[in-house]
Amino acid sequence: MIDYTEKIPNNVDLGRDRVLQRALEHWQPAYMNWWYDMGPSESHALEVYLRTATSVEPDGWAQFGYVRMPEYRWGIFLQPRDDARQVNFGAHKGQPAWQEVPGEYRSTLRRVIVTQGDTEPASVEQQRLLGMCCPSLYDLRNIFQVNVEEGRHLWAMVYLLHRYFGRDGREEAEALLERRSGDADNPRILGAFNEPTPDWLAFYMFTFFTDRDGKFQLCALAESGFDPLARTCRFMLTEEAHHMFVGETGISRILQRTCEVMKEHKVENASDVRALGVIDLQTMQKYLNFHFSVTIDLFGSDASSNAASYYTTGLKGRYEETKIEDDHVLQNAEYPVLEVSGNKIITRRVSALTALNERLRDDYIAEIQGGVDRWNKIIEQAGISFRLTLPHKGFHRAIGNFAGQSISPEGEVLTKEAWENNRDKWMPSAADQKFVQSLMTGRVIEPGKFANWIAPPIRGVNRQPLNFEYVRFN
Ligand code: BYC
Repeated sequence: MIDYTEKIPNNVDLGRDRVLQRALEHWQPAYMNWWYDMGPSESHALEVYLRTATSVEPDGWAQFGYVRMPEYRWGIFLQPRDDARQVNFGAHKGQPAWQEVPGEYRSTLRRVIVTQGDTEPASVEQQRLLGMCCPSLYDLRNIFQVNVEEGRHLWAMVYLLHRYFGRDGREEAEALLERRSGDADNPRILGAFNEPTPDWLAFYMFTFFTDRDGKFQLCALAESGFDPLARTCRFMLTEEAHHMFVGETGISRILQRTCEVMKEHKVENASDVRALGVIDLQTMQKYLNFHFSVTIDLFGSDASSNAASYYTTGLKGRYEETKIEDDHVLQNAEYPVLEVSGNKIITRRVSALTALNERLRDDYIAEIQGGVDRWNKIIEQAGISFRLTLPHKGFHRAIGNFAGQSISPEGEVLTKEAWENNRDKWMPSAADQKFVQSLMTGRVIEPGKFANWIAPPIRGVNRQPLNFEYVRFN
């Protein structure tokens, strides 16, 4: 169980390590300052119906109640230790999992933890203005739930930095509160976390696509031979599921509403659909193209010596590593990657070790496709012939083999000029974004009411009715 009488709730027996506890108590006010500055705008006095973890067991989510977000009990929760756990892959396969950081991997491991940690506050920063134009109290509550949990994920990485990386770790923990999403001088580390999330369509796409990168990266880190990292990632994954649910159902509800309106008014043309105050399917496709492409960049280069060394040294595994049937060393294995040759895209087999980023990206894309198929069912059931599709893996890429190439969503290799001429057909143009934002100029906060452009969800949070007061404005 988690002890909430502690200043920093935790299940890691923090009270026994006074030095660590003091260091974290020192970081805590800096974190709160960051939350007041960069957390959800004008939210600090609101009472929000949030869930708080009561234990790290699967049923440990029982506690729902009204909380002012600055009073949310951020803390440190690791899955319980399994003393028999081993390193399950790479050169150290079969050795007991490490409870302390192996000296030779210290800087690499620190970098991975910092990269993971950096994304968490970044997403809160990206989303901070969205509460001001929410489509309902239900959605407002959900974005706040996502935001406080991203804050807790930051705590998770900061705990590891403080506990295992001494002074360097404390400095990195401070820097995590200093970088800012989109800042020209001190940006967040990874590309997608410096992109704006200017509207709720972008938010749902982000939580569907980008939070799912979080899931896959956390799954890979949950396999780590460094046991404290593995155990904290396991618990983070239980929180991540809700974020992806918010994204998938958010897009489903927009599609459902658009399709209802299209059917009712017998319109198909995008401008006619827009005139009825809902988001046309073509614009949905463009947002999908954008979020998919910037998110698959987050997996890194197709061939990466970093990825090979993370694996060989036992720091980062594959998705569901222990369920895969092979030697878990991969010295002699190959994996196919795509690259551009002349005006064609070809497949080349490379060492499976260097292709581990690509493999994780492929695992991710397979899962994403399932979600897109579910969205298409909604359109199909409405009797509308339009279908959403994932663009080609090479489309609009900035990292890896396709960086600098001009690939169409269908996978044709184009000239830069031809690509640029089509950009606004494939990606949200300034006018598209302006239109979407024109639907979201104010917030809908009457209990049970929903903005015109989105359908209500099937059910409320924690079996509460849809007209429940999920956020109290007092
Ligand atoms: N943008 O060898 P490569 C989440 C850099 S999301 C900018 O291919 P590697 C969440 C790379 O750092 C999950 N730079 O990279 C979601 C490297 O730099 P150095 C976050 C990029 O190391 C929603 C260089 O390019 N977790 O949790 O194999 C809300 C060469 O690249 C990018 C993690 O990412 C990019 N997109 O793989 C909230 C897990 N991609 O070394 C939260 C931890 C690459 O030359 N991170 N670069 O300076 C990792 O495992 C790896 O760092 C990466 C990159 C998979 C990201």
